[in-house]
Amino acid sequence: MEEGPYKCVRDGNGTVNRVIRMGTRKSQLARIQTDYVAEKLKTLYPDVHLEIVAMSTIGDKILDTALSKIGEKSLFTKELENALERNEVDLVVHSLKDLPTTLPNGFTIGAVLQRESPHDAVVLHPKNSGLTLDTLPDGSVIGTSSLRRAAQLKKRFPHLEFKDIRGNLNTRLKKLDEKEDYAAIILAAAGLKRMGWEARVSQVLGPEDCMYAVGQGALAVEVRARDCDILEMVSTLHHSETVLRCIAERAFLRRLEGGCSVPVAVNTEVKDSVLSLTGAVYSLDGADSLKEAMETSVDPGNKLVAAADIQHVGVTAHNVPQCAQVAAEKLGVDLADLLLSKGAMEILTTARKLNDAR
Ligand code: DPM
Repeated sequence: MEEGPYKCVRDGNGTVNRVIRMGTRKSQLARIQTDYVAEKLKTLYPDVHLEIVAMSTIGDKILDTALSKIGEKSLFTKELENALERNEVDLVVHSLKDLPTTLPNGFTIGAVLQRESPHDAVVLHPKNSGLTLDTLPDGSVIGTSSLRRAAQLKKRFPHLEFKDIRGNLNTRLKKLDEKEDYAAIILAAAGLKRMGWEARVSQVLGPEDCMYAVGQGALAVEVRARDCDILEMVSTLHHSETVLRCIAERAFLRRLEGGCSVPVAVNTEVKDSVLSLTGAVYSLDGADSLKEAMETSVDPGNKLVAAADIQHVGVTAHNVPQCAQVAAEKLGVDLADLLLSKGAMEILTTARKLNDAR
């Protein structure tokens, strides 16, 4: 029996309950993230029945190639979107940073949850316990496949060497601990925390060492754009401040035509209704870079108006002031334009070419 967008089931007492199917990747982190959102939804909507559907994606299958080399932008998201499209699932939980800044037609980000720490963290090989990136011996090998991390850290810590490391978090930790290939690896603090591995974090990198990726640390719920019921349901999960920061970050990245395969980094903050965005682009070795900062008012009283019902860099958030969303998006675009006027495209084009030739 089908009623509206929901599959319905009778619970034996004649009550019709909704079944919401949540799509997820099979990795442990993806499962933890999906379970976390499921718990939130259960608390808010006790009558809703949630089912979790796990699938493996191209990104999970290709474990030996650097992410930045595969070239498929929607690596982790395509199969899940296909399932959404076919109505096999009703929503999908992602790490926002894995979602392209332009979503395929028909999809939208219906919720952006409160951000965890967006920063990157150092996980040391146990034999290096007590050391930092500064004090690791000359020539120590650091594992990361992120061009963004490598570019910033090469410049900042020239005594270190950087090598690709791939696989899900479990695989990477294993590669670090069970061999002597890496002195340390760099991972997002948020993922480590969700996995319960906070104790392995020896150093959290502040913006002076390594700015973070667009959307890092925030969870996003992707839904069918036309599915008003589900959109309304998940919209209660939105965290306004995170929404505004991430709209600015995503608008910045989109304007630069950057994906997960270019060295682009950001830092955002909201304080007293002022949203500030620092953004940077880097050459692969970090020697060339451009970094600028701008801010805007996101006070709901400001006078920027926008049509309702509009997506901002893929995000639908009716319950966050539109004028603030417009201001946040404009901030990202303006900052990107400033960097472009100073030569950002040359830096990124060269980085892309060199990375493709690696
Ligand atoms: C993207 C990047 C990485 C992931 C590139 C970047 C890291 C790749 C690597 C776009 N997606 O950050 O510059 O280290 O080789 C990813 C992780 C999380 C989401 C893991 C991580 C968890 C944190 C979060 C992979 N995607 O970055 O350590 O929810 O933000």
